[in-house]
Amino acid sequence: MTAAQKKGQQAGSSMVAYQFKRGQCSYTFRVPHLQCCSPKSTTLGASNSTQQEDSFMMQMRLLFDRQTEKLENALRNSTQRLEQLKEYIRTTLGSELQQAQKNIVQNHTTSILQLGTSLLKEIKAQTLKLMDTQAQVRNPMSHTEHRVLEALQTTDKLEKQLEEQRVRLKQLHSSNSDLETRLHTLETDQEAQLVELDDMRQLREELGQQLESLSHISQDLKALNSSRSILYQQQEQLKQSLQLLKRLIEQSPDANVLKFQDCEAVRRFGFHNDGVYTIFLPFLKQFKRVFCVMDPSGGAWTVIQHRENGKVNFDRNWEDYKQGFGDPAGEHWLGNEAVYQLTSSTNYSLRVEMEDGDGSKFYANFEHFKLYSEKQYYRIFLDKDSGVSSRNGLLILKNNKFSTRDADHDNCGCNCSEIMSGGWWFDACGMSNLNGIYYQAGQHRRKIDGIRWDHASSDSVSSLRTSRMMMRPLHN
Ligand SMILES: [Ca+2]
Repeated sequence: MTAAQKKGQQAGSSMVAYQFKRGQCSYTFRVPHLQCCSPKSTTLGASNSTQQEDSFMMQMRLLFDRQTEKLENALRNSTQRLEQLKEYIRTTLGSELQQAQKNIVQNHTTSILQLGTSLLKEIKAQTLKLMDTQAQVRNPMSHTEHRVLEALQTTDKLEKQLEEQRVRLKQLHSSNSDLETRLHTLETDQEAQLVELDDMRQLREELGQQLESLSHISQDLKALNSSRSILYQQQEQLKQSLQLLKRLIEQSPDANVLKFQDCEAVRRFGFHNDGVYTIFLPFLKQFKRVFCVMDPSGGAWTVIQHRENGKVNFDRNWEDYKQGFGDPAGEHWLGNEAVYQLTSSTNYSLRVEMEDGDGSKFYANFEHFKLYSEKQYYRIFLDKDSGVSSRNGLLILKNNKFSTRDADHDNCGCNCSEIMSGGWWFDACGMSNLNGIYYQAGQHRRKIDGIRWDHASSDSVSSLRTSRMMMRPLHN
């Protein structure tokens, strides 16, 4: 240790300052100046510094010793006082302290026990809760585990089924491939058949058109054949007529041979078809067109009256009925004078054909028929009747004179022609009048002025639909 000493001495002070330096620290000590030991001169030279330090150390030891002695005394006194205090405390406060310690310990123990009890209760409650929680958790867990097991079993089954389905699917796929191949083949065949069907349909349509054309051609051929047949028949008739004419001309140069007396003459000449022909009335020196009905059983009828549609008015005067009117091809009256001339030269029969408003046809025959001259008002003669010619034993058409509106020769005080219309052989006024007014179907009932032939009909005054009077020579 290096010690540096600085010695200072305050003028007139008894304290001496000592300063030491060790390392970076410096220490200063102030000690009182001891006269007994002090040197005679205060001025220290360099030659006596070691002596001064030794002196200082000695003084310091003395000082420490003194202080130590004082401190030891003070400590000893304090120790004694402490012992005394300790004894006092032990004697006076010891029991109280022990009691207090016991109380404190008991209190602490009680608190600790209470606290422990509380903790135990809390732990027990928490344990119960934990057990409940574990139980609650454990039950769902077990249920869940059961369900998981079932799910696993189901999954296994489903996997097996899935595998089976895969196998089946593969089989189906294989079958489907076969079916697709077959279907493709069938489609191809069907398309080919459809094409064939289309061709067949077109062929059928064309065939139908051809058949229709053939049908038309066949009909045309039939019509042509029919026309040819008719033409051929007409041609044959013309040939026959020409041959007859030629033969007649060769036999007689008189041209009067072509003047037919009636339809029977026409038929005998060689005409066998119904129709209008021309006859010659020698006494009247006139030709007259008549309608001829050729009877297949023999003979030919000359029509003297025909009603069928009401197109000709029959409400006419005496002269018209004398000369005749209408068209021989339709409704007409041949004429009283012509009939008188014909029946005067030859014996004739009369046939009356009729159809009532309900479509029922009937007829009346008179083997002998004749008209007298105009001077006798063209009185009619009938005999040997048959058919619907009488009713209740009375002739429907009697042998009466002919009457018209302007020539009343009937057996009634009235004018039957005015009442019943037309010209007829009225009685008073009788049960017949085929020259009455023509009534259309539906309007023909209860018509006293209609076309009447009072036979067995419930409606005695019902107008007829058609009527035809015709005559032919008796000997036929
Ligand atoms: Ca009269």
